[in-house]
Amino acid sequence: MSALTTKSMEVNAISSSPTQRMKIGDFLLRRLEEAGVRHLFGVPGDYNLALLQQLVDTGTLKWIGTCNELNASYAADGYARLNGLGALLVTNGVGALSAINGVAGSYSEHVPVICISGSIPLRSIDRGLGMHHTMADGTFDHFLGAYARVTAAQTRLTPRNAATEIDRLILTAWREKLPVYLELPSDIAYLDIEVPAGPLVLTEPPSDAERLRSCIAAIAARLSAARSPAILVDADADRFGVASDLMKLAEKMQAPVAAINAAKGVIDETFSHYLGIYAGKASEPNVREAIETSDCLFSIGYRPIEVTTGDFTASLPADTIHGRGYSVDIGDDNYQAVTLKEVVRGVIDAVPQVTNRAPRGAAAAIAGTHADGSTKLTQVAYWQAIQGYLRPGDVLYVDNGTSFVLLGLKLPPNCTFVGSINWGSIGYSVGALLGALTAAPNRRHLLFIGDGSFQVSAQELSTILRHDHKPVIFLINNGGYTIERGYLGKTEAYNDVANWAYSDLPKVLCPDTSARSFIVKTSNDLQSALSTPNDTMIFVESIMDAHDAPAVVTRSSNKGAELDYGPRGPQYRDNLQLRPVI
Ligand SMILES: Cc1ncc(C[n+]2csc(CCOP(=O)(O)OP(=O)(O)O)c2C)c(N)n1
Ligand SMILES: [Mg+2]
Repeated sequence: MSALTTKSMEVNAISSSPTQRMKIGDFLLRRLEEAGVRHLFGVPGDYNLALLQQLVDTGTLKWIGTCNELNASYAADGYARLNGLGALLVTNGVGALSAINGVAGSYSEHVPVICISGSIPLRSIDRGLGMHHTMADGTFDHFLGAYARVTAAQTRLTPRNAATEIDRLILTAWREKLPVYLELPSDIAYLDIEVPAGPLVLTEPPSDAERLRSCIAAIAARLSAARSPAILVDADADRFGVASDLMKLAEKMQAPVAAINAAKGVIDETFSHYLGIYAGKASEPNVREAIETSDCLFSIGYRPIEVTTGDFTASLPADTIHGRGYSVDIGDDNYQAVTLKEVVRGVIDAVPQVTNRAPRGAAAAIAGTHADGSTKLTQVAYWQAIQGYLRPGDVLYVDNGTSFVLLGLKLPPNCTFVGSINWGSIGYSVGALLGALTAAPNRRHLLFIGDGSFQVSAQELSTILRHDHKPVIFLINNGGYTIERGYLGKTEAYNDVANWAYSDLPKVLCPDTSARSFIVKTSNDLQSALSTPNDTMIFVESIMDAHDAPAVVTRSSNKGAELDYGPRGPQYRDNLQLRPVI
């Protein structure tokens, strides 16, 4: 392509709609706001301060400074889960690479996050000037390259491309439900360019009318003819906003719905057609039967991995209909250019109302407590008490570890579950808590985390306190990485962590705090912590034995060790692995 052709394409890109002149940084902030982003998480650095000053001067977004960029990436992810889109601002290299774990997690979990890196001035790139926060080798593409592996789109803004690239990246994140990465060279934030005058409208690409009609007809024909139709949802049912439509479809078809772990809480667990979690052989028998023997299973966004399939024991019927964000697989047919929402709505209209199929009961919730309240707190008694504490509308966070037991509790109506089941980076939940608290400050937020995971991102408690949020934090202090002891190293020191005065932390991180802290050693202690009103932050540190692990967790860790280390691995050695207490 000649230089001339390239130039004319750039000029044409925004020529047909009304334009105005605006500073690049101001335009970026304006577009974020138009896309529904009201807060920006991150850490300042010289390369991004110009944009931060524009944020202050324009009063567009609210800045939520975090202790580090990893936590900012987790916060933007948690924010996006409740808000539909989130954003963070980092500085070149050092900040961008601190955030990359969290941004990759957003990719794995299908969460739309916009990562903005204030980067090296174009002046230095043009002249090849060595700069700080680079490899000092006169090249500047390393971090764009790194992010190319973990985002759906990446770009370095220039005065020529900013007007179109900003829109392309925001729209890509929103449409694909994936993160994007955008470098804003520090010397162009204050330059005026010509930008569209109208607002950015977030719309899905319209379906191809014929493909949509045929796809709906094919699904409806299969569902209508089926004797035992069923629906299985993964996280995309939430990300693409079809959960309530799927419940309408289930209602109309009188068909059961199950979720995989990664979609915990996406379907209201009190819904009469909700069955429970499907994870192959690890599921309740009624869930397994309904899914595996269905003569028409409609799955949404199914992305099986070992921890969501009972170690690959999940077995969906061969003729399962696979619905995804923008395509559907039915037998030999693959439908492109269809949007999930239009497909599901069309199917609801096309299937007949069924009246003669009895709803199948949901799996039983965790049994009631009968432990002696004055004896040492156990995991069993702990989770029984937590089950009773959950309320409609709660936002629940789970980190990696024995806290995974939360996945087995029955959630009241309208709860939101925030977890990172596919990516599983410990510490995620503390940053995500900050983000989701920022997006939905009026809901009750409950965090369930172990001591090991907490130690990764604990500083962010200070930001949560600084903004006067009032979550309840349930921390299990069991001296280390108990879930890992079920893989290997039951008593090895590598699975120990230092003992912190966890319950003192709110005071340390925010001296004027009115947070209430509890050190819980018995069920009675736990009950008194649970009866505290939610008008301040409540920090509940529960002391439990390092070898007290729910069987569901140890069994899964033991299986994981077989998969990870193979038949010649060390896991079979005497007493090297924490095993379930039968
Ligand atoms: C970033 C990261 N590093 C390491 C791991 C491996 N890992 C998974 S769970 C876990 C231990 C969690 O321990 P804790 O939070 O104390 O939970 P417990 O099982 O003791 O309740 C570790 C180290 C991980 N998932 N993510
Ligand atoms: Mg622990």
